[in-house]
Amino acid sequence: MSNRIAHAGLAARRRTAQEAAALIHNGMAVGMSGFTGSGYPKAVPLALAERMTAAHAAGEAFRVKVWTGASTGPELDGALAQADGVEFRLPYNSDPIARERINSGHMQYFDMHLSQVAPMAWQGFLGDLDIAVIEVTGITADGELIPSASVGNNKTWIDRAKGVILEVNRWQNPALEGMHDIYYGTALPPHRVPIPLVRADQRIGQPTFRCDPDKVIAVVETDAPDRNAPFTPPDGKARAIAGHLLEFLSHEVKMGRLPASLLPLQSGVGNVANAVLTGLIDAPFDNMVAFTEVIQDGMLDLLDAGKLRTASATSLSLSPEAAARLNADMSQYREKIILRPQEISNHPELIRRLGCVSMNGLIEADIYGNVNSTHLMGSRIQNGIGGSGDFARNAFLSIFMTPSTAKGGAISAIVPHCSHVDHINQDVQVIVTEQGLADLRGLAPRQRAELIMDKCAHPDFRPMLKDYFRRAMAGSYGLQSPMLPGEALAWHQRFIDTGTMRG
Ligand code: 0RQ
Repeated sequence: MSNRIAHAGLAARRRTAQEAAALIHNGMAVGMSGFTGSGYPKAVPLALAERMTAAHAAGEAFRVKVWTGASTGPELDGALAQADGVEFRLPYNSDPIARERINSGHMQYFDMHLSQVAPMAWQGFLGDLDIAVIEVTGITADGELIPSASVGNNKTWIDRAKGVILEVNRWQNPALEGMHDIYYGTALPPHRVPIPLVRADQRIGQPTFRCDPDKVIAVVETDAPDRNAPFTPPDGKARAIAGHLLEFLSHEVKMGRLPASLLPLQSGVGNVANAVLTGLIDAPFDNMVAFTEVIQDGMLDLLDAGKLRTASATSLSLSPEAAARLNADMSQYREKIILRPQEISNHPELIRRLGCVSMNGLIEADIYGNVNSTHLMGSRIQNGIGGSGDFARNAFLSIFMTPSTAKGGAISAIVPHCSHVDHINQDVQVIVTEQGLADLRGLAPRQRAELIMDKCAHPDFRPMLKDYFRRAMAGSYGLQSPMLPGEALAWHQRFIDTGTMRG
């Protein structure tokens, strides 16, 4: 018996990935573990994709609905999308093959706030969950499940599914045991009670998932790494954005609006977010905490430097180098990192109570500070809203960051009108580009426009924006948020027609 599977009854349910995948049928809803490339099942989805490809070759229908935590890896989203095996998916996706399937109209994608996935699954309108496929680090003697490198929606999938398939991944460090905090106190209205978490470093739950062993229909042993993407060192623009932001945070401390240790930090993923975290190493803030979704390399660096006391999240999303560093010293990191279900890591009640400083990327912002995080040219999905809405609406300080141009300078990230809005201007307090920082708090739309154009827009696009704004001031139907509807999306149409927004 594998020492990772200490429960005799569950050890007896060991199957091959192919045998387990054979339990999944056309039309089923399958809840998979996984969040930003970690803790996702790696063998059963691949075997399922093979069955789907064979079924399609034989002229049979075979597609499923896939519910996850957030993005997974090529063995899951990539393989199932390649096999054209997904009819519907939720939530956040960053897999390029799945993205292509969604944008070509072959896959329905319900892009939802990450904190709402579990409660909505409990409400029931998403339908029944037939099978959960969950990666775990191990199974205890009494059948409790030791979570893997992400928690995501696993608690909910295990509770809701009619049958559970477990992937016990030997690659995951057994010393992960004890890092997780699984809270079992959530309920639907009218039975909801306050979540008893008042500090980011607090534990309010238990280290394992409960799971009725009778529900487990297969246990598959694997030994496969997470999708640990290599780390790209911050480029000049990312460093400039980080510089503006750190100067702003220092100013807020000086003005007494933020404590010297700041407030719990939430940081999105990607190059710019990592540059900000890297910049915090040399910044004059100590004893910081993070209440965030994802722990990336920069967070680990801050923990190592002793600047960050605790990091609370739902997933580890590390480069291979950082994953090796974590694995080499897991028992030490286990004291400082807490992984929670995503309905807790992203809970509006907790984000508001703790007063998070939220820092996320954007696709485009308009001159009034509405933010598009998801769609290119209004219609093509990039990734999804992820947790950015959970945090932006409820944070103490809601910051969005981006280079001022995209696609080699052909696209302005500051536009007359967003082609899609994820975050309304009321949820966007600060916008930062490499050009500068616009502090929009307390400002009315026309005041915001002046500041965003002056501080954030690229100089090549600034005169075009000012020209639009001047004409909108003269010809707009109303002057609260001046707009020329016939022209507001002309920059996007020009890009679609000519490959550049430049006039
Ligand atoms: O595409 O690689 O094909 O060139 O979008 O852009 O500049 O590399 O920036 O990696 O930080 O991603 C908003 C997508 C930014 C991300 C977004 C193109 C650009 C490139 C990526 P290419 P960059 P980043 C916590 C919080 C939503 C979820 C979220 C995101 C690609 O931050 O998904 O915040 N956010 N979650 O070329 C056309 C524009 C563009 C553009 C960028 N204006 N027009 N293309 N791109 N701007 C994490 C979770 O929730 C899990």
